[in-house]
Amino acid sequence: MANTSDTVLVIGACGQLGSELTMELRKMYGDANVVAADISTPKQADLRDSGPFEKVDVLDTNVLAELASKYKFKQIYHLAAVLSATGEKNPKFAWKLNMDGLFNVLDLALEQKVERVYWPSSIAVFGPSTPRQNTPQQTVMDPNTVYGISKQAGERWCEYYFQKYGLDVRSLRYPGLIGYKALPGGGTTDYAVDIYHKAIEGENFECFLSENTYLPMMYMPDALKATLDLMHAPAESIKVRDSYNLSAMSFSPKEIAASIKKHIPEFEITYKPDSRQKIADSWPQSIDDSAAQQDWGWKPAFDLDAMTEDMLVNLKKMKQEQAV
Ligand code: VAH
Repeated sequence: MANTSDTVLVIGACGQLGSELTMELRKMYGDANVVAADISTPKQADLRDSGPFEKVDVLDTNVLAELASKYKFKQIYHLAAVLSATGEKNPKFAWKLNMDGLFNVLDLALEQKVERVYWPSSIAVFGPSTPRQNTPQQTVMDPNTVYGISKQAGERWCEYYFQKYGLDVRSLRYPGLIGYKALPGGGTTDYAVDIYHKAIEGENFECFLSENTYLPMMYMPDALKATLDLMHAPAESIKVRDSYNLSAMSFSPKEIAASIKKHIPEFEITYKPDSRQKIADSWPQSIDDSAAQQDWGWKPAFDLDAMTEDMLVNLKKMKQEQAV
């Protein structure tokens, strides 16, 4: 369980996951104990006004060391990364940020005796030769994006730092994440967030993936629960030290559009696949997360229709609040 006197650092706190995870951590540990850090400044008022914020470039080891000696962190959540689609536009920078950023955090955690580190992996570690249905925890992995290659390498390094130095670093292979509070940043699954925004604006949606592109996806409340359940599980229950497969549902653009049409019958979708189609086609269509279920009791709460209902209710509420 959470030791509420811990100080916690969230790097990448302004991102789609980071902005919501920071708020959940502040509820658990107290606003003042959770430091939000990012290279950009927070847009969300609650994130900006509820606790400490530090402008941090994860490639700057001096700033990281100064922060660690100032706050004496017990936990670090390192979420900053260049995602799949953006990474293909600038491969060398994506590799540098994703890998050097991870090394800086792992080494800082060792030097500063940080008790627990969280680092997100992704289904992007799998590739064209990976079995696409019910993808196993251990299997062939031949990622063909820089993002996926960096996540595969990162998983190996996390396991190395655990086995060689005893660093308690934990990780999840997230599917596509969908939430209403923050926009995603440059991923191949971003369409599944954008579609809801278009629907509540009364607009039709042009999808950059083809209609039957099945991908593993997860609603943000489930992703937050999985992350915090993993980080609060007793160390001896964590049997996987590269990264746990994690799953909730799989759907295609055609199916998510049909789910939206149950609430907004006039909503229409068209398809115009772009370069992200090739990335999506290299990823699994469904994931076997039985290891996470057995080791620390993982169980998702949201399916597609439950997510759609919650997304539309909350996006409409946000739109009304912004209109005031
Ligand atoms: C991406 N949203 O699309 C991320 C994620 C499984 C996808 O890793 O790059």
